[in-house]
Amino acid sequence: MTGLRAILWDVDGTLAETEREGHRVAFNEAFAALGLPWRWDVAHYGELLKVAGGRERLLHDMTARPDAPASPEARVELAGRVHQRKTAAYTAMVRAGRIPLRPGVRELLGECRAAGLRLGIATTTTRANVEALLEATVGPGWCEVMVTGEDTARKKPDPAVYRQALAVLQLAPGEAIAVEDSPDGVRAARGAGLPVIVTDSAYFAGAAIEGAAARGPGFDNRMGWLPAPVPPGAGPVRLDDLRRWWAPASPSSSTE
Ligand code: XBP
Ligand code: MG
Repeated sequence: MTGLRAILWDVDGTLAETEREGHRVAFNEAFAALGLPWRWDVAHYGELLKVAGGRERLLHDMTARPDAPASPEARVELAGRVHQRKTAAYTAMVRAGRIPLRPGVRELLGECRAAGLRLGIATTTTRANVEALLEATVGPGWCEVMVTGEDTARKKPDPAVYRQALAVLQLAPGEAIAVEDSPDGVRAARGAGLPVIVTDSAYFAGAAIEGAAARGPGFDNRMGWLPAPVPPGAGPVRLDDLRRWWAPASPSSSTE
């Protein structure tokens, strides 16, 4: 039985809490910079997160705004300008150190690297955002493959980013595990055949999520995870916990 070979990480909400005080704030800064009276409060942005992709989210929001441009072409042009300005604001925020990794992530990445696991990223967000976050935190050296929202025709919940990452690594889905925070992210990973574990994030902690091999509050605390880690005990989630959560879901464990 080949063991767990790779871990594919989601970014927003999983590696770092980027949405509420990051992307949302950057969008509001872009609206102000472009003289738009729009502002996304925490609750409204949480609703908009049902739409994958910042540009797509913006275009969706415009459908409910009477002061949005009338023509689809004008809306696409405006969304492009806002999103470009937003990405500049967001990456500046990240480079200023305002978006730390979630507790326990840095240590777990280090343990996985030391154990020789192959590590990658599969995300909906813009590549510049990921590069800025890695450079401002753990550096890019650990990431063997990075598939972003710009690299595939369809974003999560479509499985494309995960399929592409597995293809680059030349691994079968059952040789890896995905780490996610959102229902759409889990759908994307499951759609690619990957077992997936969920770390509850600010926006999706209460969300109904199907098909996770395990789910818990974060990697800094083994308490509160289901299935309960074995052996029981407090402290950070370790690579062995991931292996145990992965094993039953991996094909080599299947009886058929
Ligand atoms: C989360 C997303 C992204 C971000 C905003 O991606 O859906 O759209 O919210 O980034 P993931 P952009 O959880 O898959 O990392 O504005 O660059 O899309
Ligand atoms: Mg996410």
